[in-house]
Amino acid sequence: MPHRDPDPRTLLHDHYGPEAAYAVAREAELPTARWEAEVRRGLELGLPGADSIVDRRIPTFSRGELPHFAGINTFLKAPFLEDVRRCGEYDVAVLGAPFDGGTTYRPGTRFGPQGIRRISALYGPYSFELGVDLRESITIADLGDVFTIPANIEKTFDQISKAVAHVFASGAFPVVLGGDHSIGYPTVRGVAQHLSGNLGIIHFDRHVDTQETDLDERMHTTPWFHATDIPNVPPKNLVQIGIGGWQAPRPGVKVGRERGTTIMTVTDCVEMGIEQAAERALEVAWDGAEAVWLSFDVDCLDAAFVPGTGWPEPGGFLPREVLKFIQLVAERPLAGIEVVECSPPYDNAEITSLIATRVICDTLGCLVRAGHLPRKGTTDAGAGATR
Ligand SMILES: [Mn+2]
Repeated sequence: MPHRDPDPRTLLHDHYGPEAAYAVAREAELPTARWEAEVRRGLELGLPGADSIVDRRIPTFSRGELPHFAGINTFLKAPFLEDVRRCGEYDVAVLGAPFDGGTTYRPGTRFGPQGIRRISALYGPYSFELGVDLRESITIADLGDVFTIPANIEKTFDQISKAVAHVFASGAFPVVLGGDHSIGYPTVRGVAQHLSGNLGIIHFDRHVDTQETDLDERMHTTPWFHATDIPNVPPKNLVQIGIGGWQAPRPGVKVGRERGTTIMTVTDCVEMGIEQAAERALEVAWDGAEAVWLSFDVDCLDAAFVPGTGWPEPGGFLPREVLKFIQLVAERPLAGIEVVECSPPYDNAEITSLIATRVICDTLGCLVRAGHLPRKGTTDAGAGATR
């Protein structure tokens, strides 16, 4: 759906700031057809509500967005797609990679997909500032989780690569719910095998994750060493944003220096301004690349905002900084996104899962706003089954 900038001056009084003016004016342009279809579907499949219910759009059985605390917990209440062979019928395919066998300190990210799905029920499909309604714009399916092998990193990597390759080749936009960051290697491997050109990586993290092995295995501190060994994933297209603190292992820093990756610290980004930092990150990742993968480790945020993660580190980004950064990155197309290192057993009040959800929703919203989703040539088939 091409987005037209409404002229708020013709619609609104002049007490609004520019962002609020855009948002309030834009909402009037968003369609409601798929919301109405969802209501009709709910009444048909969930039976009309009891006689005492005044709002006749309410069914007896909850079958859509409302109430937010009800229903089966898929991501954003997207339909669960049991037959993964059909994922190409959707614009976006969400898949969990519940694996924490690569963690070197706090475990628990095997519950990351569950935690993210659970709190995603809090969200509707509409973003005020972005002026986007995902339900009206794209179709999303939740494929459930990859069958990971808890005690075997390499078999798990093979499973994840096969799953991500399947989704990416289907044409659906992959959204991977981690899982610890060791999954960054197999996800990238799954995408890269379906590209003829190079794949760039935009990597948000406090940690470089570029050493060859850790504790004698390919742990969550190693994905980018192995990913940038893939012939069409050159290290010059790896940009690492938010790195810093007392947890960056020196062997990884050495590898990055020798291979020519690009590291941007929190201070570098904040002092040059998020807009300029995003521009530089995009330049590096897209330099000669055919596609770019977004790998988001929730620990790039200050430890205060992400208690539920494997290696929390103070001094990271504020949520509004990182969300602005993500929004600018998603002005350009992406091959897919993974959000990793969310560990619900260590979380408080679901705040870490909440930021993980928010990063995904903002990414999808900005891809829609920029016209990169829905995919070109996607028909309206499947509309109404969006959620
Ligand atoms: Mn990290």
